Amino acid sequence: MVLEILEYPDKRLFERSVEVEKFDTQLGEFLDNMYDTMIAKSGIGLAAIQVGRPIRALIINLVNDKDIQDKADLLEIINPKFIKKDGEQLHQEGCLSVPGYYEEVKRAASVVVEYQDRFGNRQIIEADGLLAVALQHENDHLDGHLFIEKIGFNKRKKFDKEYKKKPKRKPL
Ligand code: QAP
Ligand code: CO
Repeated sequence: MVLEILEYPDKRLFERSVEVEKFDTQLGEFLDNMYDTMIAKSGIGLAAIQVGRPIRALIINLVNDKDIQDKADLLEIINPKFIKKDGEQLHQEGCLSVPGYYEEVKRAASVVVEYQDRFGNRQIIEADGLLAVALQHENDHLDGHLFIEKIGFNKRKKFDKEYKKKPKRKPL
């Protein structure tokens, strides 16, 4: 089922999400709906709060070396904890909650993240490059942060000015 995506400046996007405690079939169904929504909107990552549920859950599905977004590569990350961050990288980012806007953001170059899967089992992932960017971008959503808070002051002013001009779309 495809869910509706909250868009900036919805205030719910700025609230901290709570830890997941129950790893039941309902959580699994919700994660499946997040996946359907991310694919329907041509995304590569999505946090639960972006579809209005303030829980610490995110999904990431990057394309592989054959340029295919393979569901076998889907990461479902619950209650992530960053245990290591190293270096710096600049990468162009976008966000389904800020449609049509892209800008360079400075992030850690490599990360190590401990998390739980949909069954509550503890997992660990080490990432660099685009996956490290995606993990940091999606984790920021869990803490109520958007990538536009990490762009420079002048770019942010320009964003605020231009984004206000955008006509608000109503879901059909
Ligand atoms: C987060 O972003 C991310 O503006 C996921 O019109 C960002 O999936 C991960 C999207 C940077 C890694 C690097 C954005 C789709 C999708 C738009 C997305 C749009 C349509 C963004
Ligand atoms: Co985002």
